[in-house]
Amino acid sequence: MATGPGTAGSGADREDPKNEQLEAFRAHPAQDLLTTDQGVRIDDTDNSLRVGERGPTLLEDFQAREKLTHFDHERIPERVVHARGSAAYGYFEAYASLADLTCADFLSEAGLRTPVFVRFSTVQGPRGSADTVRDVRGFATKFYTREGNYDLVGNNMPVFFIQDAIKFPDFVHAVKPEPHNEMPTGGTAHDTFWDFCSLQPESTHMLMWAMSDRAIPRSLRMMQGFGVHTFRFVTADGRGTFVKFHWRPKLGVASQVWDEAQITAGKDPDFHRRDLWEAIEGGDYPEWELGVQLVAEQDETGFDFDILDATKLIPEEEVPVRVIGRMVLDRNPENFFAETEQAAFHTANVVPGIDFSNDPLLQGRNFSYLDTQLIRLGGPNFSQLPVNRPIADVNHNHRDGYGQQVIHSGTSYAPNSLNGDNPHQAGQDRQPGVFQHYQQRVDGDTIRKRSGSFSDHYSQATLFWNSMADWEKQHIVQAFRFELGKVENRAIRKRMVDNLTHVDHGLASAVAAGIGVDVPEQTGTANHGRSSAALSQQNLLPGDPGTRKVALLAADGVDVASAAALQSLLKQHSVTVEVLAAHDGSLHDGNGEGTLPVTRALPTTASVLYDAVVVAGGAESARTLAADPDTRRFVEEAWRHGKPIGALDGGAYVLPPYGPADPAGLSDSSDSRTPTASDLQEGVVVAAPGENGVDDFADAFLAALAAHRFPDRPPVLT
Ligand code: HDE
Repeated sequence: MATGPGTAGSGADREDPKNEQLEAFRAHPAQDLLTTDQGVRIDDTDNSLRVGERGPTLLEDFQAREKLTHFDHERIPERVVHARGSAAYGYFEAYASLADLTCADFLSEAGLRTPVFVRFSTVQGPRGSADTVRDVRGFATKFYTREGNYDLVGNNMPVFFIQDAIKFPDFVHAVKPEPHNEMPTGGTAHDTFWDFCSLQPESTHMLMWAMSDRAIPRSLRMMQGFGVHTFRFVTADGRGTFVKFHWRPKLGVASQVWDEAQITAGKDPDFHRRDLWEAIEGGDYPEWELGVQLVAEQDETGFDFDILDATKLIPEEEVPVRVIGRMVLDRNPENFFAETEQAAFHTANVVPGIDFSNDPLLQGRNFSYLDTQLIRLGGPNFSQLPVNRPIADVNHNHRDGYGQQVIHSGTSYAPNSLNGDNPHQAGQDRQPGVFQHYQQRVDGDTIRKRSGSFSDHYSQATLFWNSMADWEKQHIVQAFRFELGKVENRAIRKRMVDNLTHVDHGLASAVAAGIGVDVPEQTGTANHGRSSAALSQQNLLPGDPGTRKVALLAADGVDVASAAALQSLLKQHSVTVEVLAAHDGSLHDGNGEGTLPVTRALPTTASVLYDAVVVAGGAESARTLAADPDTRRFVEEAWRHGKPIGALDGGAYVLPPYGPADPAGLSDSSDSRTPTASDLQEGVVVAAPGENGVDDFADAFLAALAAHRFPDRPPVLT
């Protein structure tokens, strides 16, 4: 087993056939002399071969030529969409046999574990763009099953912008940066995107998701995932059932707020990547449950929408989600390029027991993913790259091509007599472990036409809007105002507002008021009033603060005992407390009773990188902090972003509602300043003086952390 940077701890030690396979390809740091690609030992890689010390370099210098040539070819094209991504390995574990629904081997047995590789991504931005942009997130899972690779290439939202794959190039050309000036990077707040969407009402439902907080996740570990399309489960005897896939994060669904996301993009553009990496390195393995919505073949047309239309979801009130297994990510890749960048997902990578529906978006994707890898990975042999290799045996007659890694012998055609007609075909009779397409009867005229059953573009957008909590609605309005407010062309703004009147007149009016568009007339489409509780993030919070990160602000004179006690109490709930101070090193206790190690110096970090902030106890520390503009900004920013805010004894002085501008007003005995519970605003927790102070504080603070945000707290400090 490899060790060193990039190799996670215990997760790497479990039994894992994919990891064993990868080991054969790993090159560990050499403890030997430097060589050329040809294995020739080199004396000097710092100086090129030249004529005299100050003379020209010689073409004969094969070492310099090789080194530079390799370097010149180190880049491959980035993905045309989903270029920025982060990935991890892990396993999927089935809860029970699903043999009555599908013959898929990896779903055939309770407890059966299948290795997986999951890549999360943003869609619009290039490889180097920031993580916390407003965007859809990709959620692509490769299951290395015993019957071959199965890829579930999904997103963190259950619907899509368009209904037919032939529109994808138009959509992507519109969403990508503007063609003349390559702006903006990573976001959709520009004319071409809104021009397209305002003319393409089928995008409206997805726009509601994209303008909601789902598009600015707190963490990749706190997002749902969806297969989006309707797929099919198929049993050993060929019976089909329509299926929609759902990933549900154990940590609940949580988001940043927009101001926070924008600041994070500058403070730490790798915020999500780092969060995923560090969680896995630290043993906080992210986990999701896999759920399915099942629809019998005969019920295909029994909904008031078409289940083949990817701009629609199946409300969970109509078809509940059945949980069938869980996925744990417990190992970081070792080499970003080799694994995360070269991973090739494909919707048509299915295994026996899983098949497609006629969703025209899915049908097109089944062409596009293989096609794109041919240019991105330079030829047809990319499935031989270590990350893409199945753990199942591979036997075929494909030969040659760029980068062929296999020395095949014998015949490469069928039928043959020279190799006993091997590899031989399984034949048409159903046999276990052999892929057979679902047999469906198809009959119709050749026609280039959208089905009438795809024509309702607004009902589910309204359903989504109606299902939001008030604060979610506010965020959606603000997002539309932000995005459309950046659109230069006023006609596009107006057209988009007109579209929104079909979703909800109040929504359209609120957006219009912010972007200089006349509030529209009430149109014919009245709000149907239906809602679905499963769509609101308000109902998807974890109820468990595990893996959250708390900033403990402190200065010399800190009460070390209470700070250390808090760190250890929260650690028991997998909550990390980092001590931040104006300088690195350690802080002295006000009572001369020890020191508190500083985790990070304040200038190297930022409020947006934490889930909550606590001001440490100790009068001298509080006095220093209250006078420090960086500390005040830190706390105020957390306040504005609705985060839990706490203070240990004496620290309350620094909290915005209590701290006077003049720190000299603080008496040495801070007790008299401790606010009572009724003074406190939502999400503000202050330790009472006394022995149980820290314990009680920890309990109340953990509850506040589990609530994630306090959107009803006044955003402006008073
Ligand atoms: Fe993709 N998509 N897509 N997509 N997609 C790609 O494949 C495409 C769609 C999704 O981490 C590309 O390897 C078409 C829906 C993810 O490597 C490309 C259509 C959903 C990823 C492509 C769609 C997705 C991709 C670019 C319309 C959610 C990243 C590079 C029919 C269910 C996978 C690549 C990874 C990547 C085509 C629509 C998810 C060009 C034609 C709907 C997560 O082939």
